[in-house]
Amino acid sequence: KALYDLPLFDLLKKSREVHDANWADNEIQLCTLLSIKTGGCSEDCSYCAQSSRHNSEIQIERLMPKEEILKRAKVAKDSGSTRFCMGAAWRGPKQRDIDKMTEMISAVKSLGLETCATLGMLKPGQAEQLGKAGLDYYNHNLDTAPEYYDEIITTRNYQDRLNTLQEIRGAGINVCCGGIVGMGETRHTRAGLIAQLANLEPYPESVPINNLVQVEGTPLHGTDSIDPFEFVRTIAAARITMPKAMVRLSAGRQEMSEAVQALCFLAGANSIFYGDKLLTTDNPETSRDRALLEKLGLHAM
Ligand code: SAM
Ligand code: DTB
Ligand code: SF4
Repeated sequence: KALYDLPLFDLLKKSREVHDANWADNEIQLCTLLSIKTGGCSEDCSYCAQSSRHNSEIQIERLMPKEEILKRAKVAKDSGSTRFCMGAAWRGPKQRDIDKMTEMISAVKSLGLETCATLGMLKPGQAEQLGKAGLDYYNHNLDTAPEYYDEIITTRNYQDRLNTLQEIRGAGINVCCGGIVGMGETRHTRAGLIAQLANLEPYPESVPINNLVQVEGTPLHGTDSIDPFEFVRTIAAARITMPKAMVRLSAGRQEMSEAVQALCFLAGANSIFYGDKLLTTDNPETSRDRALLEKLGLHAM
């Protein structure tokens, strides 16, 4: 909280120092996301377009066949992405889903991409199977601070999230774990999220910071947006408290000016989702992102 309360430029000076001490100059990691199973989810996450309990107008899609996933992974690789993240709108995978996922993970990995998956809660033993198939990272977010959690999701609790993170760590898979801001939380809550992440032992290797993408029909549609400088502060706080983590400027870039994105990179973000789509919502076109990186003198890792 003390970090958040600093004058903006003092905070940026600190986060820049930490960044420079730990990362090569001007490098940005490009990750491509693919929704491999879309919508119809049993959970009630109030930000999410894919919950069957909300009235968003998304197209529900069954699990994508391996060939189609591979096609998309090749396109991602050819466009310069180094990590490919497969997302499924599940509360958690069933054994038959794990069996299919292990095949997909091995196939994507054999293209020479880092593999990541976000499939919901994991039961004991599931992470091992994914790890053996070649899964490099598993994404599972804390989303917000514990005290605000019940306002956002009621179908599972904070401890469930921590348990899944433990499963991932136990299987030797890298942890990708972050959260969302702009959900009507206070600065205290945002600081609480960063503190939770930074105090995981060890802290996550990847930390996605999402700015809520407001989707019509979801309970959080119409929430007051967060001030852009407050978002930049969140990136800086993540960088200072988790010096060696990849801090990803994640959802919300489509709605963000280039100037604010540049401030996020200055503050220590060194990763983005690259590709025209996130899961169900739009991300900047790759050509626009390439032009932005070029303008800023940044290059792909
Ligand atoms: N179903 C799995 C789960 O919840 O763990 C995996 C996919 S889920 C969509 C992955 C993450 O995306 C969520 O934890 C949340 O942080 C983020 N997310 C989902 N909808 C979002 C939105 N509208 N704006 C910003 N981030 C969002
Ligand atoms: C994460 O933290 N952000 C990504 C990824 N992990 C899976 C998802 C963002 C989703 C944005 C809303 C959508 O496209 O549905
Ligand atoms: Fe389901 Fe994940 Fe969306 Fe929650 S965030 S509703 S678990 S897809």
